[in-house]
Amino acid sequence: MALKIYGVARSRAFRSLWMATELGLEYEHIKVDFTVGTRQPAFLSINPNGHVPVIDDDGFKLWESMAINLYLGKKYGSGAAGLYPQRLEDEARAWQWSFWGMTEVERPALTALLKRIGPESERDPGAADEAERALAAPLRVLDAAVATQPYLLGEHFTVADLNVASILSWARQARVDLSAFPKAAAWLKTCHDRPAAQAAQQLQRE
Ligand SMILES: N[C@@H](CCC(=O)N[C@@H](CS)C(=O)NCC(=O)O)C(=O)O
Repeated sequence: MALKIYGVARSRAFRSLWMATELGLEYEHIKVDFTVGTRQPAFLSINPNGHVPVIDDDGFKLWESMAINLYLGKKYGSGAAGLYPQRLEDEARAWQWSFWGMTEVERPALTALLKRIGPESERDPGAADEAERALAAPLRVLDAAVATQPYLLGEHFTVADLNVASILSWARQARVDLSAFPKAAAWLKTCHDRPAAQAAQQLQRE
């Protein structure tokens, strides 16, 4: 198979598994876990950071979940109704939202998850509440962005939505209260209800 995706679905590889499924790609799933598997010399030779996800697309190796999804989108989803925007400005906004997700949302969302429902030894309700409070500012931005249009780039679901919604899946799992951000909450549910997202979530349970 031409495309390989490394990383168990309970890791950030979820994002790329969702993307590949959304694009209808066939791929080989190499279920590297993020404790032991990422430390193996064979794995470190494809990602010296020791992190998943990684893809190998017919010999082309790429790491960083957002970069992977933008690459897959551009290569396989650039058609007229595709997941990847055609106009340069829309492409730039897909990058904007992806970088925004990583820099503004990921850390508090992950902290809320680990501190609220992570391993017993990690749990800390106070830290989870603080992370939830830190999410309010980016959630306000998101809420406004989807108040006047259904998706981040306009009328259609794109890689921008997928990337941000996949990062925010941690916030939903952490039961972050989204009631003050009804538009963002509705948008997130719409994204997570997509069959490809459901299929990737199913992989998390296997
Ligand atoms: N910025 C990277 C982060 C990747 C990352 O930290 N992945 C975690 C799993 S969710 C991992 O592989 N951890 C293993 C380790 O750090 O040892 C991305 O988005 O791909």
